[in-house]
Amino acid sequence: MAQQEPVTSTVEDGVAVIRIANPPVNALSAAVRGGLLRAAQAAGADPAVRAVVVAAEGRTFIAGADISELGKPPVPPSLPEAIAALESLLKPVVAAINGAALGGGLEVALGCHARVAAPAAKLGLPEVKLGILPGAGGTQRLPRLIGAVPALKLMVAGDPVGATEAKSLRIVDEVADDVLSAAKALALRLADKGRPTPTSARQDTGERDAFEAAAAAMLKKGADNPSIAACVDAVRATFDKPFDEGMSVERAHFLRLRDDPRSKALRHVFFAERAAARIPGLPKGTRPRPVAKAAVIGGGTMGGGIAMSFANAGIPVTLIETSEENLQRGLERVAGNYATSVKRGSLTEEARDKRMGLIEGKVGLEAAAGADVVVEAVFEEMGLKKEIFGKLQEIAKPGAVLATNTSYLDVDEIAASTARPGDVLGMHFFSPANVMKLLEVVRGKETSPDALATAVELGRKLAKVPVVSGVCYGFIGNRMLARRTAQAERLLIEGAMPEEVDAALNAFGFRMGPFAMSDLAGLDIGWRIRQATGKKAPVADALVEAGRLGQKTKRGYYDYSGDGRTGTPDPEVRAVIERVSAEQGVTRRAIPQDEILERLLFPMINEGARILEEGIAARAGDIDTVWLNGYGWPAGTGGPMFHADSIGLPRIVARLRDFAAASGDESLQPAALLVRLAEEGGSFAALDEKAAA
Ligand code: 3H9
Repeated sequence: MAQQEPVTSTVEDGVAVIRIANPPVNALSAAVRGGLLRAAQAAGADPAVRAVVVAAEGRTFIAGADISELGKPPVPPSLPEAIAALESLLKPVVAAINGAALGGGLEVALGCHARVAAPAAKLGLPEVKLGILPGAGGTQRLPRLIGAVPALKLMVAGDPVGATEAKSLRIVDEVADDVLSAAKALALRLADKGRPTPTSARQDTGERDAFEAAAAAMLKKGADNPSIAACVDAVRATFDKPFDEGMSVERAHFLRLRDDPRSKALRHVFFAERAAARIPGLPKGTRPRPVAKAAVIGGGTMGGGIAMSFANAGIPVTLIETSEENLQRGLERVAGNYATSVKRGSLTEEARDKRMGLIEGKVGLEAAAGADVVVEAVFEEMGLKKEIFGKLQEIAKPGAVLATNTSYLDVDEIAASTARPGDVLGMHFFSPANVMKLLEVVRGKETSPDALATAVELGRKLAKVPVVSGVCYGFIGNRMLARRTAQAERLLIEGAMPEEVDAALNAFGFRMGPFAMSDLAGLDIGWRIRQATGKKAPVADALVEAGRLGQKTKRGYYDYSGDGRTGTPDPEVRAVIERVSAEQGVTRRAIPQDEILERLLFPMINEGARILEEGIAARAGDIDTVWLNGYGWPAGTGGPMFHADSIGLPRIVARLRDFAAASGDESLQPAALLVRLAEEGGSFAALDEKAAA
């Protein structure tokens, strides 16, 4: 079958309608850019054409440049050229924005002489999220259309606005249900009146002082983000320079940022997140089960947060507790969280009432009977979980997905306590569950394909980033975290102080180091796990025994006696650490920051390689997605496995061997997969590409 042209043009009542059809999201591939340019030229030359409309097929208008092309040699025509061809037409050109107009998609619309948007359309310049800046005139045309300050705000935030807001910002001229008809009508009216002045020919972009003040605030807040500085510089050019010179400023920044490793990493993050939602090995035709109603067992912090996630997505949910008293406490916590959002202004009272209205509290497991998905979120105790799943087998309706929110326990053992193990899987949310994006979906050996597909699709509906993990202790994220935690403790014993270890990770881009994190979560959590597994961490254990549980006791690895949240180094902690070093016969030494960083990150990468070779994760990109969305890994370095590729696998292998030799800890020996890839000159990215092919 011949492939359909991605850009077609028909003349309807004197209007040339240029239609873009490049599924799934009408990205501006070379074929689309070429098609747009030719269609613009043809419309200009055709005497039967009085006006032009740029429209698109499908649910989006245009989702921007084709992100996968950004790393490849450019193919002409460039997007700025295609847009210039539209804007320079002497006939009016109107964009009919039926759905998302993002990045280059909005830039195409800005090159048109007027814009009509559907009520559900979203318009934005998300380039900063990809480590670049708008590169097809967005930094020059948007300020000329709506003023420099609102334009800069939009491109620095990177979040889209809805059609109504776009209208009030004057980005769009009309909002209409039938965008195509409205755009055609507007185009003909403009043809009667005479074509409007192209945006690029306008010069007034607002008050310079107001712009400089807004820019200074944004630069301060985003000091570590080179895209923001580039946006400011390019928008500033709209005050000083004519359009063409401003375009050159924009282009120079765009090319520099596009070729920077940071943008490469952020583009990897974009595709890795989307690939993670594809489950390998599902039989063809597997369909997710419908989910109209949910139940959450356990009204603690985790259960309450999970119930909020359902309500936030518009799914009615029953929160189940063992007693009226516990239930009330759980519901009050949920209400309190919503109240905080209302107070902060991030949620309207109306939305809050609607969400609270979707959460029903009930005592007793029987209340799970009507749910299509049941999420158990009780204590991490195997016996208790098995008892609950045993009862759910009778109570839950046939076909309901039965999920456990366990962070560590064996999902197969839990599944074995029911006669319907095919319905059982893990849905591991991260705290606070209503906020954190990551959802590890744990696939048991008996989990049925459609139950798995249901959990992944549900995850996306809950606005989470789902990643499938096999069964192992700690799944993908916590299993790797355990390696870092062990090294952090060892570094203390060998000579570092908590603030030095945390500083190394902060400098790398983590907002919190392991010890600040531990103080926030509570040292008792790790201590309880060590008690259950018979493991020891002499420094952490000594701190817990001294009653230092973290922020909640105002003392942990740091002292919080000031405002309760800001930790300062504590001589008592130093004394404990030095005592443990002495007890272990370790001569303390100064450990450089780069060594601390390698000691923390390389064993995690090594564990990631083991997770891959065991098939616990399907792709290296899945591991990156876990760490980016659940553990605060800095996006600009792409995640642990992408970072490993950037460093070079031979170096990681060599350093792991050094660490193993120095410590005698054989678990630090490099994984077989890591060694093989290093020897072959391979990479985790190439491994993923091979798996996808
Ligand atoms: C830019 O425009 C630069 C210019 O300023 C300058 C140029 C000179 N390219 O997200 P979904 C794929 S930079 C390539 O699951 P949704 C995506 O990978 C660009 N592919 O759907 C997925 O593929 P698969 C600025 C893209 O409904 C499929 O489409 N624009 C692109 O949840 C469905 O995607 C952006 O940053 C793309 N631009 O959300 C917008 N976009 O099925 C990026 C999507 O094989 N896109 N794909 O996994 C989005 O934000 C969302 O995709 C959108 C739809 C909201 C449009």
